Amino acid sequence: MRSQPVAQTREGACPVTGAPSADPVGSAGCPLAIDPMVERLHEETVLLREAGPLARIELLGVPAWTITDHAQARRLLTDTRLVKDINEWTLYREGVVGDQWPLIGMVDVDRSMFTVDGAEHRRLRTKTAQAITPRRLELLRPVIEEITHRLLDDVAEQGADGGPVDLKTHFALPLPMSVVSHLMGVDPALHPRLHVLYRAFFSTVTPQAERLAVIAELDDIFTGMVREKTADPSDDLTSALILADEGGEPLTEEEVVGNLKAMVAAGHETTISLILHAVRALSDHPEQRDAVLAGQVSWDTVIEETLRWQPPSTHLLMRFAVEDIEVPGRDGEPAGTIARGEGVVMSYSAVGRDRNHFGEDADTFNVRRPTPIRHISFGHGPHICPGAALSRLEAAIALPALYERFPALRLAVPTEEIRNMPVLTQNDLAALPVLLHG
Ligand code: STR
Repeated sequence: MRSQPVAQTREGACPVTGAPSADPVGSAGCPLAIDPMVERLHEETVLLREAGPLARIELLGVPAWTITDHAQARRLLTDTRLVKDINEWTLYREGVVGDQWPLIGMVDVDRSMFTVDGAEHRRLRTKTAQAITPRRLELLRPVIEEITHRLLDDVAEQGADGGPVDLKTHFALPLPMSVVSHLMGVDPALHPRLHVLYRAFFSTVTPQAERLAVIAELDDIFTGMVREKTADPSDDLTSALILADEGGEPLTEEEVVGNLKAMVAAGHETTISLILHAVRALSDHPEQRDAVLAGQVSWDTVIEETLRWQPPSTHLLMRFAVEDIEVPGRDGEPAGTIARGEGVVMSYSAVGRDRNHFGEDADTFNVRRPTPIRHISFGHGPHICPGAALSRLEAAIALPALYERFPALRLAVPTEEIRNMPVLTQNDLAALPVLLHG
């Protein structure tokens, strides 16, 4: 069912200017404006894929390229001509993009492992990545289990009257924040404020003055925290980042703060979606849910298929071309050229539904895919998500525990009524009302 604006787009009205356009959507003449309200994410995904492996988009008034094919995404994510340094972006250098752009907080961030490449990137990333390998994470398992069961007690209490419970508020939202906070040493007393701040940070409808105040407050919180831990280190990862290794170059205060912010934001705003989308997908596909609950399909498969079909990170901002880069099309002919100084987004929501890679049923949630689900929803190459194993572990504990406690769990509203938050870059649901006892 296509509703109005998308239907107009398909008939050729330019979604940017609104004027009828002879140019195909996604071409230079008529970029596809990404919907900041995220009202029909996967109808947009279809348009993006139709526009080609390389498509022109507009992000709240700012032009960029997007990559929509799995093969091209993999290739470009290891191409050293695309870098993370925002100073390579012509629109930024020339002041066209600045503090008034609603997405500025996604790209103009403190120096950290998220913003640099090459040898400096290894310097900034290695210690963090090594602290959250699957092996090291086994130490966190009891902590995650404890948090999960405590939250499930709360969920049970909320639903004790048989009425609907919002699984986001009471489960999927607090869980990742509690876990990443434990890892990084963030004071739990800060959680309520951090939830308010990140909600405003990510939402495209936050007035820009408020967003800038939110960014400043987050900066104060995390800088204050790093200073306290510098004076009085403990055994969390933030303290480990502050302390120099033997013979190694210590990270600067800005770099520690940058890594800490990246870890908390990424640990928080992504795993929420993974958990919620898995529950929603299983609820919408009861036959698959029953197979999982009967032990015929593993929770790991559910997690990987959810990551492919509903990537938490829908559009990853941004990389910049330091040279012209020609991108081949699906027919082998050039699809277009990313010019030096232009910005590139990875549209994982489109990449995860690439039929050339995942087969003709790429649009379908199917935990029984014949081939292993080799998605790249955690990225690929040197910047591949360092928290992937943590996210997978959280989901692998949370989902079975949830269904063990409430095997008859189902959605409390028709699935069409479940809305995305107005968060352009993330696949974040506004709420997931469920009935615990069917
Ligand atoms: C939020 C703001 C900030 O201070 C630092 C970062 C860097 C890491 C970013 C994070 C951002 C936003 C969410 C991201 C995360 C890395 C992974 C996460 C993009 C910009 C994803 O959604 C994949």
